Amino acid sequence: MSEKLIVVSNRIPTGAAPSGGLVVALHDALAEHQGIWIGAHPDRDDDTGVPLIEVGTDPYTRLGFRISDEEYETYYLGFANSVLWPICHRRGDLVELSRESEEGYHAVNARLARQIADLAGPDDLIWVHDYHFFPLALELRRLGVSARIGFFLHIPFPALGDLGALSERADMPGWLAAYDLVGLQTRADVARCLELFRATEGAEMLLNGKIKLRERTVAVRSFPIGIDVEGFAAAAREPLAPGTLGADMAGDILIGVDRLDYSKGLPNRFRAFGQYLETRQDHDRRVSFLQIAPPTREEVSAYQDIRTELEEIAGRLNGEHSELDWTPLRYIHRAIDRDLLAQLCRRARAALVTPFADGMNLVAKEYVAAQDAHDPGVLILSRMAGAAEDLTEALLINPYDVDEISEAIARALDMPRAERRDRHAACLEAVRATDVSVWSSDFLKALMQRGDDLPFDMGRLAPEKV
Ligand code: ADQ
Repeated sequence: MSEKLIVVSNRIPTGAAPSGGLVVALHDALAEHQGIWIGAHPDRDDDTGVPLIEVGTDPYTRLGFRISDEEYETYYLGFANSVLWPICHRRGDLVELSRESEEGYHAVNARLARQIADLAGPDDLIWVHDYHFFPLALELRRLGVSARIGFFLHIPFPALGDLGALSERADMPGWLAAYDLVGLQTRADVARCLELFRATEGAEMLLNGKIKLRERTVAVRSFPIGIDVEGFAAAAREPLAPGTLGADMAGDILIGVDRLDYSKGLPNRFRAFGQYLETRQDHDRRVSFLQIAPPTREEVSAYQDIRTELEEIAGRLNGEHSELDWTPLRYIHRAIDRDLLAQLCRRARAALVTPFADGMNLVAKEYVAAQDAHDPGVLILSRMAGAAEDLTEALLINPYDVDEISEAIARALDMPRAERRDRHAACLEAVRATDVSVWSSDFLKALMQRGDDLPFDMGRLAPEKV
């Protein structure tokens, strides 16, 4: 690739163990390309007018943009995480709109656009990530940037009805049309995005599958994100070191790994495990559930509420079921080393991935990649996770149905080896097909094909029926 690749995301790695899927995925993708990665500088400062600051050069240049304490409140905690995140995860009831947060969001996007415009040449590729930057391309176009700009949304594309919670000022169709390529996780996301354009006055659906709006043409396709399958599998094959977390747990283990987010369906998961313990046939059987859930966005009240709720459920569950030498639910509030995570996944008989809404869910793919193919564990997966579009041989559950999750736990623990192997083989094939290197190269190939000639087989289109 002769052009320079400029990646923009809210977070850039600082060396600490990454707990967000975006950071984990991009780290793998960018190392392969000569790229510049631009993200928010880890130190906040009111002097936001400074040029981009070098944060690191290895294995690629990383530049930080400054945000102030106030912008952290308005742009990040406010508009991005208390408006856009709940809207995209069908939680309109948690939206906290304010004029200040909307203005902060626009101010950060406009300033960042000016900084990128100084850096970007006409032949460069700019790849913008996630809901923090919906309007970034529109701001760049206003400054005359003609480079190819792609956008990838890591979280679900919102339903048309939920977008009604945005203010009149928010111009989602215009924001999207300023990109050349909009990449979404699933075909169902593409369908929702097309529904928005169909409802937009002046938007034209072109015969080549693109959309034209206000003199701009944009392609919308799905590029399901994946993981570094071989890397994760290799880490999983190493034995758990004695004395590390989980090494001392006897009997069958269930695992859950999520940021502590209300979209991840943790309370129902805990309730379902409690119900499983109450209803299990063999009361002497000891099954332990290891839930790893580092807190995030703790300044947002909805995140404080979910933490309190979970601690109550966990306390009650352990109070009812613990014995002197057995704590059924272990609930760990911190990020853990990725190799250890891989080994714990391999050790666990089943994984519980039960979000109410999730762009993809990389933990589902990591669990599959970590298994011993001869004696694999079972993935219990919410139908609402993007991953369920491809991982159809997982035990698919409705995350609102505690009975169904509890039954799936019993079924997973008693599943004959032959069925486990068949299901795992099918899931592994799907996980390999969307390895993170495939995801990034497919997206970049499609972005390079700007113009009317983007072939239909680049990226996935919406399903015929939704
Ligand atoms: P997340 O909501 O963060 O990502 P997910 O896809 O599960 O969700 O990615 C989390 C990543 O962080 C996984 O790689 C996981 O192993 C890691 N992780 C989580 N908890 C950890 C812990 N305690 N210690 C160490 N590592 C931990 C967003 C979207 C998803 C989408 C991804 C990628 O919400 O739907 O799949 O981006 O696009």
